[in-house]
Amino acid sequence: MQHPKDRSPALHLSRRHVLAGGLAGTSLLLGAKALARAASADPTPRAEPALEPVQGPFVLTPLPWKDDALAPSMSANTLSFHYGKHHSGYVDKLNKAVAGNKKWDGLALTKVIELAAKDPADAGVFNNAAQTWNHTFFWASMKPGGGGEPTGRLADALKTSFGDFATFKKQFTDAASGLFGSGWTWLTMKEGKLAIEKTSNADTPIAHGGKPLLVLDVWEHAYYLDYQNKRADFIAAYLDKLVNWEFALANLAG
Ligand code: MN3
Repeated sequence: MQHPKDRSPALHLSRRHVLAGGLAGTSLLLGAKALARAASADPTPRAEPALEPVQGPFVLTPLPWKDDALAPSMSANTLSFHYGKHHSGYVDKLNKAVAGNKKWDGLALTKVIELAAKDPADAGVFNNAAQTWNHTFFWASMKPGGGGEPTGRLADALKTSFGDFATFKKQFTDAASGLFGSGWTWLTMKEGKLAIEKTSNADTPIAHGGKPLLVLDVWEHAYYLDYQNKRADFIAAYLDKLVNWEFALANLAG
């Protein structure tokens, strides 16, 4: 929805990083707000074609790593459906839902989410806008060789908020395991402390003034091809092998 002249410095930065050889550092530097801007701007150049290009004012943000880079914790087969069909489908449906309605004209994706959350009549726009944003945030929450314990400021914040890393890990695992049906498990900053939050279906902390640092998608489509009904194994792989703590730290600082 943005015009080229409206591009923020952060987006220029992201383009330089793309040209410099990859998107891995992009989300790290951009943080949540800038990611949302990037998701609503023109298509970003990428090394490989998008799995399922989407035309329209909102674009499918490229994955920050190659589609086989998280295997075997998350396979290219899973990503071909999860990113190439599900995420892509949300972007496509969002573009159809906002087409021709001046209410959404020129709004960044995060603003569409905030506005649509206020009116039940806009549930279709909300669901697809929030799912578009949530998935972009989810991909950035993971990296090849990620997981394990963070160090530095984030380690200190986890200790202050949860007592120790093992307690954080248990509480996050319990929250993700116990989420009934489809939804998301988040690490957020809430009232000066780190917190674990759950949202159902498309709901997202940013619709309610929240400040997410990381997210795990616990919809069945996120893990069924790789783990079938064993959601606990998927949660363990996310925490032990995939979590991108640098992204969380960038969001904490942002
Ligand atoms: Mn999903």
